[in-house]
Amino acid sequence: MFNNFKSQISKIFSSHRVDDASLEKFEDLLIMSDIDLETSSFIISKLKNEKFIEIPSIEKIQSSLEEIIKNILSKNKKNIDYSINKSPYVILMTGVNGSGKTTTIAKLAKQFKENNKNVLMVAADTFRAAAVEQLSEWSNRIGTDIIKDVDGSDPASIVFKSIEHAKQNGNDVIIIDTAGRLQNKQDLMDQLGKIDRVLKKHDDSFPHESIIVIDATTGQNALKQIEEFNKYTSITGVILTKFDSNAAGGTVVSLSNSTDIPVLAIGLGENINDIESFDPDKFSKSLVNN
Ligand SMILES: Nc1nc2c(ncn2[C@@H]2O[C@H](COP(=O)(O)OP(=O)(O)O)[C@@H](O)[C@H]2O)c(=O)[nH]1
Ligand SMILES: [Mg+2]
Repeated sequence: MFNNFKSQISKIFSSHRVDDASLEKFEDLLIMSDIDLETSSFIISKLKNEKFIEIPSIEKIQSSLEEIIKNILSKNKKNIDYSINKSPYVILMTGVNGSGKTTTIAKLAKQFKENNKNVLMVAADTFRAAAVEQLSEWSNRIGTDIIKDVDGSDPASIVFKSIEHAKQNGNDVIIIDTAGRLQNKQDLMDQLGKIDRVLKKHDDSFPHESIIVIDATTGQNALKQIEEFNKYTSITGVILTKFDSNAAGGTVVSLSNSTDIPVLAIGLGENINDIESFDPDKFSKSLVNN
């Protein structure tokens, strides 16, 4: 995954001195790795406070860094509970077009299915016909129920129907796909708000999760995306996708430091099993030791 963090750290601290000059270079590395300014400064200040012996080994610097990052990543720790007993358990998926929503829905559905949950997918992305098609294909392949638009009805009414369907058919988990909303598409953002209100009208604990799917290669725009979507549905978790491509990794660190929203899982490819529950320990290790 990451940009040779390890060799760059070794280069920066080749004198083994954790001083202003090396820390300044190190801050540049953090920012280039998609960590925002505030979080970078925070990490630097933590590293400055470490009581290093005068000339610490690279390994010592690395392990301190690993610990600092792990602590940041552990702040909002939460994963998806695939064996949850709350029926129906309602998950609303949001995020900009191409971030990986539909693919991630399929991955989640598979995990729930493996835990003997009866899943209902809801094709409430009616903005593009191909989107409904794509979700249908996944639903066929995995073997889940699906509700889709038949008569040009709007996304909120499809969502409304899906709750009725789940109650009648005993679906345990409802996963709702929504249109790839660009922040400047006001009508689509308003629709998202309407979907959220329709769900709450059914039951004010709905949706149990509003998950935003973000392409990890997006970099620092991730924070902006969360802020924007959060205006229409209260975001409860993030799934970052495409960690198999050259995502710098720092986005996760920024998110964890700057928000209270947990990173639930990460996507590692286009296939159905390419998803992992987010593990702060493992992630900080791989970030620093890559
Ligand atoms: N490499 C990689 N590609 C992904 C991942 N998740 C999704 N994709 C691809 O990203 C593209 C957009 O995904 P899609 O689920 O249609 O995004 P949506 O528009 O948000 O629904 C597709 O080509 C997916 O196969 C991932 O974790 N890794
Ligand atoms: Mg989609």
